[in-house]
Amino acid sequence: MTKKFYITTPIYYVNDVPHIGHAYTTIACDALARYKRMMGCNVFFLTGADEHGQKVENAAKANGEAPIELADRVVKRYQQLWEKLNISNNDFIRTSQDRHKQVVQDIFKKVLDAGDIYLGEYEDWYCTPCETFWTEKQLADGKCPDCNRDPHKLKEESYFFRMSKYQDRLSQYIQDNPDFIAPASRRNEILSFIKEGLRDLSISRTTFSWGVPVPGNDKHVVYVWFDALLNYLSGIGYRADDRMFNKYWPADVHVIGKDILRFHAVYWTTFLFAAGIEPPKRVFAHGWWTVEGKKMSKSLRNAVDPNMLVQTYGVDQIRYFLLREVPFGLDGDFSKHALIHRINSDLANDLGNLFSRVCSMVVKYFDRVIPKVSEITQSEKALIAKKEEVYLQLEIHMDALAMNKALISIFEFISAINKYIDDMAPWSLAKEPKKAGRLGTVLYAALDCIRVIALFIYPFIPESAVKILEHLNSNYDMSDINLKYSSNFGGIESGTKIDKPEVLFPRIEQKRE
Ligand code: ME8
Repeated sequence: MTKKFYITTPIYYVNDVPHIGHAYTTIACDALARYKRMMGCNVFFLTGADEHGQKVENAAKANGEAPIELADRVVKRYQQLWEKLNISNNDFIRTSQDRHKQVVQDIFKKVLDAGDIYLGEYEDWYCTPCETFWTEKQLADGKCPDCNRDPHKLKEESYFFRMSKYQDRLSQYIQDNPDFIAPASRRNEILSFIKEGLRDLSISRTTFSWGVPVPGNDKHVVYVWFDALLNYLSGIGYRADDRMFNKYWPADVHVIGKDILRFHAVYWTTFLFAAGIEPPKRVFAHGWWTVEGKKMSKSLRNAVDPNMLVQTYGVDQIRYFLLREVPFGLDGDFSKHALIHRINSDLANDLGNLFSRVCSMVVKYFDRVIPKVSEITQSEKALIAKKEEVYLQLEIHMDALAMNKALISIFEFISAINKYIDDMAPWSLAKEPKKAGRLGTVLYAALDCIRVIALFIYPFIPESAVKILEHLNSNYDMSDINLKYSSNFGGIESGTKIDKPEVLFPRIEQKRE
């Protein structure tokens, strides 16, 4: 039976301007989704936009627009960026869609009927930018402990979710399922948060109206986090399409930033407990990007626009840098210097040069015709063994969401091919006509390994990978390719013609600033 793989990004706040942080999570999910598809999985990759709440209502008011007009206008910033970054999501969910609102009301009612939601009064602090409730004690010198901005005091009638009831069950669940929260270093953080005591959670607001009305009491709108988290169910047809929902749920992984781990590991899991729905298999919280050593912030105006980066450096260059530079789970710093260094050393020098020099030798020594293999020697066998090893490493690393390690393994293979060429020295073989057979074998083996590199690296830099494959006359249907089968040695067709390729990854001059 085909395995399924359901992967999600957070749904981003619709009125924010997307920056490299948002791009990072989405690109990481895209690489995983593409890889899993190549491994024969039936993948569902969901992303979307979080559109309700006070922030959006306030922004719309300030603009003289209806909230939905604002959302319709600004959601395109994300949708267009995902297109530009070659994101292969299967769907894009918006919390303002009926298919989602229906699910929020259904689940709210289900939990209310089960007795885990009750009406009370909320009197405490609220941070609107984070959409988070805080107690006086939790504030840090009167500021929001997450974003350090000023919270405001709330006093309003509110529905509460009996989160406290699930405290023991949740910590037991986390301990019984060691893979549930990843990386492992984050588990303890969540366990100690739970240990401090889970309080019942306010899950409705009455002071604004841009949200999903509470069923049976439309003075209230559902709290944005209760609303937003449910996208993971509505996006795969909860209630609307049981077959689809049962096929994909539970999610294999929710990929998020560490900023919203508590909402996913604690709130989301307890909501699901209360609704009688299985929790996701895993929540992976990646690290935080700073820019040139500084936190990205509106006031510093230093948020890096991925559109500008793509225009300046190219889409695959950005995808590669983000996934290669930092181990997934750790924090990272974005600097132009580091980006240019990665592009020049890994993409231009190692991969780009390998591709260009092998193709050029076929053009020069075989008049563009891909040669035949005459006899496989120990050297080719060693290269094939290396390929097998990298294939297995990819499986391990991608299952652990260690995209940087997967890329390191692929580049080890690239180095091995480069070394093979240096050792075999085709330029010397070319000088001796009786070694033409050997020369053909060496160039064929190198070309075929480059084809496999393109397949291995496709999830990370799909556009360049396809360029390489097309140049080698290896035209696959990438939506229906099986990595195991296609990466066997011998896929390149001898006798077909290739040209000297264009430069895949132009070197970038490092300007002194
Ligand atoms: O929190 N470094 O949306 P959001 C790395 N709507 N990742 C970053 C980042 C940075 N500097 N900045 C943002 C929300 N991200 C809610 C989510 S989900 C049911 C609701 C990424 O627009 C990272 O994935 O604030 C983080 O978790 C997410 O953007 C927050 O996006």
